[in-house]
Amino acid sequence: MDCTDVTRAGGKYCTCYSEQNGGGYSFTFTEYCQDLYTYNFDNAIDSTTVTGLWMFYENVDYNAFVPGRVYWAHGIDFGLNFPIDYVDMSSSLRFAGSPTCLNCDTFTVYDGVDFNGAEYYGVTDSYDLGALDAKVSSIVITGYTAWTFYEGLSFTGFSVCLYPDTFHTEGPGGLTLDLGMYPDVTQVQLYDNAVRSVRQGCFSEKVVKASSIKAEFRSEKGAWGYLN
Ligand SMILES: [Ca+2]
Ligand SMILES: [Ca+2]
Repeated sequence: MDCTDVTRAGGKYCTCYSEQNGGGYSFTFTEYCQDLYTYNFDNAIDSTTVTGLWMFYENVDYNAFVPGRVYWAHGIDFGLNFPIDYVDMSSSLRFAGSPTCLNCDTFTVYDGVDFNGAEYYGVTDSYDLGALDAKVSSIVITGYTAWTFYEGLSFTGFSVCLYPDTFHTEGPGGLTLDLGMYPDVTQVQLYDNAVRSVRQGCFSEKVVKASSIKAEFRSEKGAWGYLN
C-alpha cells in the first residue's frame, strides 16, 4: 500500500522526524503505513507534527501479530516530541476517521484493545461488521454524532450509546476535530468480542461517557499519550 496517497487523507497528515524538535530527516505520511521500514523510518521517529488522530505501533501491521506499545497523537497542526524513553519505537502507523475529511461522522472498531490489529471502518448504519463480527475490543468515533453499538446483528440485543466527547480541538479557519477514544470496550459496559452491529445516532437508554484516556501532554492544538 502506498503510504503517501494524497487523495485519501482528507487533510490529515503526519510528518515524522528522526530527531527531537523536528530535526533530522523527515517524511510526511498521508496514508496508513503498515511497515515503516519501507520509508526508512523503522524505529526512528523522535518527534512529529499531526493533523487528525494518528496511532503509532511498536510492531509492523499495527501490532496485529506481535503485541506491542501504542502511542496516539491528535490535533490540528500539533507538534510534539516523544520523551527520550519513548523514541525510536514505531514500526507502523495509521490514522483513525474519514479518509476524505477531517471531522466527518465515522466509527472505527478494532480487533485488539488499545486500537491494535484489524479494523472495520464505517460512516453509516452497519447491520454487520464483516470480518470484525464479534471481535470488537476498542472503538474510535469522530465527528459530531453519537453511535449505538449493539451486541446483536441488525441493531438487536444489548446496546450502548457512545459520543465523540473525549477530545475537542479547534484550529484555524473554523477547523475542528472531535474524538471519542475507547481503548477497551469493557470500560463502556460492552462485553469484549460481542459487538455485531452499529447504528448512527443514539438509540439506547444506556449512554456511556468516555472514561478519560490519559494524555501525557495536552495543549490547545492537541494531545498525545500511550497505551500499554
Ligand atoms: Ca518497533
Ligand atoms: Ca477482539
